[in-house]
Amino acid sequence: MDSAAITALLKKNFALDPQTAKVLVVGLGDTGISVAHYLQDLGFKFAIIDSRAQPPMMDEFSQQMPDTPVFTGGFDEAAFKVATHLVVSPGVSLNEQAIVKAIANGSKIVSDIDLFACSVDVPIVAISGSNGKSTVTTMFGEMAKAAGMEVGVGGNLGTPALDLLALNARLYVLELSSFQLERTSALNAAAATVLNVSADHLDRHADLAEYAREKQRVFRGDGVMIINVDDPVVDAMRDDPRNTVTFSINKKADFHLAFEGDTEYLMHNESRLMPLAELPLEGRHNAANALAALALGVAVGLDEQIMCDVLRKFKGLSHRMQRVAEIRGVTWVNDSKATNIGACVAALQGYARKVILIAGGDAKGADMNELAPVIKEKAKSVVLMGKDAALIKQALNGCVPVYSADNMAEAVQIAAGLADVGESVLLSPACASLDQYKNYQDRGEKFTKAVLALVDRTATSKTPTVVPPLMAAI
Ligand code: UMA
Ligand code: ADP
Repeated sequence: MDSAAITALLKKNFALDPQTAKVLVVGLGDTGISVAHYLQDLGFKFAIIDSRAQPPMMDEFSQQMPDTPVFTGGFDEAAFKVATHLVVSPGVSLNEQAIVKAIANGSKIVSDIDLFACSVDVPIVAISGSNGKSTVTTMFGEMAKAAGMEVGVGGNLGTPALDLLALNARLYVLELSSFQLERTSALNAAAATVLNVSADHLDRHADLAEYAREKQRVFRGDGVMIINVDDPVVDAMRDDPRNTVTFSINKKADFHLAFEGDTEYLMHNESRLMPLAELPLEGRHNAANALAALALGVAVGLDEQIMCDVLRKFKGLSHRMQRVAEIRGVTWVNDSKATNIGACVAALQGYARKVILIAGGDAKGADMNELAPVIKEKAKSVVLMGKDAALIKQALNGCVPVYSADNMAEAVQIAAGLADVGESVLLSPACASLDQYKNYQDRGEKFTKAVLALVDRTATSKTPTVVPPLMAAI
């Protein structure tokens, strides 16, 4: 779209006019920098504020935009007072006092996703949910590429939405978090989904109902709603008579699983798409992800067989149910991205035989009691670490043997001593990593390193299989 058309839409939707607006960009991270470039290109007056004294990107930003005022070391209310519009990064809570006051004084909230939505006139596919967003976003992006579409893939996945505009793509796929959605009002995706809702980010959202309402905002507008009918919270988001396509791994739906003879198939209504066994991903939840991606693809006109060919080759993302090694008959699986209970439950449910689970970290306010039943059913023993290890131990209430570790190397050592031939050790923490690690990737890498160190120690006894890394880490 050209600049005149974009500014006309910004004026109409947000009274955001380059002639009169004074925009404050809150957060000098990836989002804030993408917003700054966008506003500069359209000729807006703006400043940036960050509560950290020395945001890591400060020097680079000052070199790129030396004339932009930057405030650091706190949220100075004077800077907020003059702002007509705030573009608040997803990592910054809207409950920050300076922001609450500014809104009360008439400042308007606009998100980077709103700005993006006002800047493209091609279809947007939007993917939200507590778990599986990155997997489905990447899967769908690969499908669109294979179908010959010029596609831009980003959002919460990593590349800020506004940085995708330079691609001039014919289709955009955005992974959207609850933080991005809660401050977005202009999105009208051609097809959208909430994959599932389970407790997460309850340190930022008042309760599960509020968190679900923020996720539901992905369905704003009049596009096709892709609904997971296995999840009652998502199923309740239906908005008849909107165009709705359903998927399920447990019952009949528009996209579902069904046996014909001994073979289980991914199905679209009555037609077989491909045998489930040809999907190379671990865990039944990945069948749900595949069905969701297929439903999104059909909604925007992608060819079903091209999409199935992509699924057959899709090896998954690092740190999600990633087989790291098989050592002396024990399989080691890195699911470090399981930063909430829902992901850990899905991981455990995929196992027929009991596993040794390594879990713990920052529970982010979630109720760990929800883990107990599935751990009782699927775990032989649990090794706990991190800030909220005691919370989990209390929730398990002695239903399985529990061991404590101070760090990952120790956790892996303990697990190695507990696992018998034919069993799996699963790192699926059900918690965020930031209490002990830089991020979930760092946690997963430390796990992998500790596991591979076991290989060195056992090198003389039996040759272990080291599974090569899957897709590049994101
Ligand atoms: N900041 C403050 N005060 C605060 C909090 C943050 O000034 O109280 C500043 C920080 O100092 C920092 C800036 O805000 O300089 C960072 O902003 P941000 O946390 O929003 O991070 P971005 O770099 O803009 O990255 C964001 C998403 N981060 C979060 O939602 C926390 C990235 O998702 C996303 O990839 C990126 O935008 C592009 O869209 C990451 C994430 O962890 C991967 N998401 C969460 C998740 O997946 O669970 C929701
Ligand atoms: P997100 O981007 O929503 O965090 P990811 O694809 O990165 O999702 O996966 C995060 C975690 O959730 C991983 O532990 C993964 O194994 C698990 N997971 C993936 N898809 C699902 C699903 N449909 N239901 C439950 N857990 C899932």
